[in-house]
Amino acid sequence: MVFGQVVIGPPGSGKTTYCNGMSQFLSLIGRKVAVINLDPANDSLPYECAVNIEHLIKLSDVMMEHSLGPNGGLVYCMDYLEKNIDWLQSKLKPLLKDHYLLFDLPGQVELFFLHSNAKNVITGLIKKLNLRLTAVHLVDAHLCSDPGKYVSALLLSLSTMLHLELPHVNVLSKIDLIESYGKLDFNLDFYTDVQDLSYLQYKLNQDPHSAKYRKLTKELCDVIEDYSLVDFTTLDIQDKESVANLVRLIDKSNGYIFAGIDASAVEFSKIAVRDVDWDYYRVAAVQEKYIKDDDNFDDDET
Ligand SMILES: Nc1nc2c(ncn2[C@@H]2O[C@H](COP(=O)(O)OP(=O)(O)O)[C@@H](O)[C@H]2O)c(=O)[nH]1
Ligand SMILES: [Mg+2]
Repeated sequence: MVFGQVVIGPPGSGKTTYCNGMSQFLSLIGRKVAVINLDPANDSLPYECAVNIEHLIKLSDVMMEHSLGPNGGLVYCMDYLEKNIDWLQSKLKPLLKDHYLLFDLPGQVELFFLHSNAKNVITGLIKKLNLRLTAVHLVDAHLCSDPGKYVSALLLSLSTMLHLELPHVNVLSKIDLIESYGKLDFNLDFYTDVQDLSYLQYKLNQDPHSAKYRKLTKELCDVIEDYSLVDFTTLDIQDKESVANLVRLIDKSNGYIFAGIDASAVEFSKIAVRDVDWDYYRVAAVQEKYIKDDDNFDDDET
C-alpha cells in the first residue's frame, strides 16, 4: 500500500517549502520519499522532484497560446492533466513499490473547492494506484491576526474539506512568525480549536467597517460551527518537533500507522486510540543526525 500527502493551500502559504522540509524529515526517519510537482507555476524548486508537470505542460506556453492570465492558465493546465492522467500514472508506477509520495499542488484555491479537475486527478490516482493520501491544507498563520481574514480561512478550509473528501489536516503554517504581526485578540488555542466563534463575532462587530455585516458574519460562523469539522494544527517547518507532531497526525489520518500490522480488530482499535508513537524512538535517534545536518536543513529552507 502506498501512502502520501497532497499539499494544498493558497499561494505563498508554504507548500513548496513544506514539501522540501517534509521530504528531508521523512528521509531522516527512514522513509523513501518522492516529491511530485503538479504546480506549473512553481518557478524554481528547492527539492529534487521525481515527477514534474512541466514535462507535460508549461504554464507560460498555455498563457501565450490561449491568451490566458495566470489563473485561467492554471485551470487549463489542470484540465489538461486530468485528460492526460495516464501520463502521470505511468510516471508514478515505478515509485509505487517503496516510496512515500508528496504532491505539491497549485495555490489557486478555487481548484480545490470549485473545479473538479484537481479532485478528479487525485481521486483517479487513489483508485487506480491504490494510494492512501491525506490532504494537508496550509493556511498562513498571519490570517489569525485579523478576525475577518480568519473567518475566510475557516470557510476556505471547510469548503476544501467538503469538496475533496479526503483524510484532511488543516495547518496554520509559518507559526514562527505569528508574534511579528502583533498581539492576537485571543490565545492561539482559540484559533486552532475553533470551539466558540461568538467571541470572534463580538470582535468583528466592534469594527465599524464590519459591523454592518453583523448578520452575515453570524450566519457564516454558524455554518462553520454546525459542520464542526474544521480545526488546525500549527507548523514551523524549520522546527523538527513541529514537523514530527504533524507527521504523527498525518500518519494517523491516512492509516500509515496501521501499515504492515497483521492483527485483530481489537489490536487495531487499541492502536487507533493511543498516541502515535510509531517512530518516536527513531525520531529521538535522528535528533543527533539532525543537529549535525541542521545547517544544511536551515540553508535549504530559507
Ligand atoms: N518563517 C517561515 N517562512 C516560511 C515557512 N514556510 C514557508 N515560508 C516562506 O514562505 C514563502 C512562500 O513559500 P512557498 O513554499 O514558495 O509557498 P507556496 O506558494 O505555497 O509554494 C517563502 O519565502 C518561504 O521561505 C515557515 O514555516 N516559516
Ligand atoms: Mg509553490
